[in-house]
Amino acid sequence: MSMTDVLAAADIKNAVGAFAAADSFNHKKFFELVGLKKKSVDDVKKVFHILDQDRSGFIEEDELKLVLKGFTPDGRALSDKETKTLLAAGDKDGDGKIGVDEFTTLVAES
Ligand SMILES: [Ca+2]
Repeated sequence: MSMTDVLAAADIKNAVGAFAAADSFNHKKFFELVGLKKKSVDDVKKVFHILDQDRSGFIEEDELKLVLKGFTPDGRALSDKETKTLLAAGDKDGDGKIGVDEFTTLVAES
């Protein structure tokens, strides 16, 4: 399973390119541009499992930092500030990582 099995390559390129500048990342706009908001919950879960690179069942802070690279190797790493902002938005139960239900909620409420 790769990102382009779920999302259009052109949308990924466009979405990642939109946040190329340092500290410009906005997850709400990103999920919209990349086409994830229009996807079914099952598809959003597929994306979650791709981003969970070590298959721990959670997206931890180190995986979150590389979230754009999870969509395409051309993506940049998020800054520590962007990573913390994204984690705070998605980590509803405060355990310091994002579970699959937290991820689908984060995308849905974006
Ligand atoms: Ca993980």
